[in-house]
Amino acid sequence: MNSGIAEFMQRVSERNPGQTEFHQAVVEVVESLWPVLEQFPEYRSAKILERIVEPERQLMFRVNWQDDQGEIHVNRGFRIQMNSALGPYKGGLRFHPSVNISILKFLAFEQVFKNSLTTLPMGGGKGGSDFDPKGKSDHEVMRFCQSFMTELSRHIGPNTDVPAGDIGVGGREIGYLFGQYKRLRNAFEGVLTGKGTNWGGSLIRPEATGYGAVYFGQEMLKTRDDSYQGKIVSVSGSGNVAQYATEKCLQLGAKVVTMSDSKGFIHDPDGIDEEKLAWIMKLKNNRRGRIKEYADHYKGASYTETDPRADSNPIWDVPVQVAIPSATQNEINSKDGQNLVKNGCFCVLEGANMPTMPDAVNHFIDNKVLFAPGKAANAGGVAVSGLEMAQNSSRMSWTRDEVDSHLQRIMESIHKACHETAERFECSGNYVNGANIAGFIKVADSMLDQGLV
Ligand code: NDP
Ligand code: 2IT
Repeated sequence: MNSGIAEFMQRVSERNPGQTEFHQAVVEVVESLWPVLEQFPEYRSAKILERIVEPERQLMFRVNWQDDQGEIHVNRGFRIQMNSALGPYKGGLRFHPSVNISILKFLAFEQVFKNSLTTLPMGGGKGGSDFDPKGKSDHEVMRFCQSFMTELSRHIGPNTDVPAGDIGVGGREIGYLFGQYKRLRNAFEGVLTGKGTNWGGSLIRPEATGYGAVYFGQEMLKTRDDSYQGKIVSVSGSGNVAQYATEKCLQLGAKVVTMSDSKGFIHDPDGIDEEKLAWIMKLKNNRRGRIKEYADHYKGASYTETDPRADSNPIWDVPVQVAIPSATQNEINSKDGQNLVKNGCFCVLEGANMPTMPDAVNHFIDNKVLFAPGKAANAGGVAVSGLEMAQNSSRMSWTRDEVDSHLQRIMESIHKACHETAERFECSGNYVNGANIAGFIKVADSMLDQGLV
């Protein structure tokens, strides 16, 4: 790390003590941007870097709710409104016990660059709560969502800030959140995305993140005259992103052999076919069960519990050519990265946000792995959220095919932007630098245009 970057990161660390995930996300971007800042001094003199790491606004609030037994619980709610240079703040809400300011700031920071790459007019934000939806009844989730939205509704709006889903927030939660917003504001408007299709949602939004990641991989494979046909793929997670990444891989001729949840992973050497995937979707989306049950149901598959304290995760030791980490941040450490490469993996698509730790990213790049960072690879979700906003503004709904072809075109254009930007800055094939630089330039130029605000 050069001394300029070290000094900058020192200030970021001092101003944001203990926010390790946020520091991790910032240092990766700053390392990519350094050559750009040296080439374009106007960004330095306008202090764009210093401004872009500071949220425009961050909200933290109390969320009280009562469980089915009448007991009172107190959670924390957050919304980080990171950057509005390109449009209203836009980004998901995460409900998970691990949620804190550091995690949401890293996600909001990444969202700014990701949304810029989509080509759509969206700023970046993120929010959520340390509420754990696991094991809660529908009524408890509804009461929590209503309480959360009672405060959040003061700070959002279709032209101000438009939240969506993320870990622990899917169609059910968006429904309860939307209902409460509508009731409080007496306004039926496009304030959230990921809505039900009967009441303003877009077709393909549930599929968009997973499909988009696989489309991005298709573009990367094309640069080597290759395709998904016959490839063995490992997917982690078994939630929204993992399910639809798996579905698209199958449609394109690949064989997906793993999926996981926070307790362990299943390995099915015969492949998770469409019938098995439908079973997983029911297990996870309707029954909210554990992935372990798959190995009881399908005898050819094995289940391995994961130990969070172990020095590697055995899911990444399964020999595959393509890996699509789609659970959470920091799920591939240095050892996992080495195992993947050693076993022949040459393409890694980040379905999740920042699932790969920095040493593993470097190992992939050094070994010429086609490595797609989350900002680019998982941008399809927020891109279709942007299309949902466009449909809401025009009071129209587009067909599945229309939305899917927009999504494919957007993923192609993100790939092109990353690829060409990497070439322009003499780091050909480095999609991390390509995504960070291409995402940054548009935001930075817009900040310059809009003056010191
Ligand atoms: P879901 O809640 O639908 O699924 C999350 C999956 O990841 C579950 O299988 C869950 O297991 C697992 N998981 C969550 N936390 C952990 C953890 N700490 N350790 C191990 N496994 C974990 O979320 P999504 O599929 O929506 O999100 C997955 C990732 O994709 C996240 O990083 C999210 O930020 C990112 N993303 C999501 C987008 C979207 O549109 N939904 C868009 C772009 C990125 P369990 O059920 O046991 O908790
Ligand atoms: O990380 C992400 O891009 C999301 N969770 C989706 C955000 C959105 O607004 O659709």
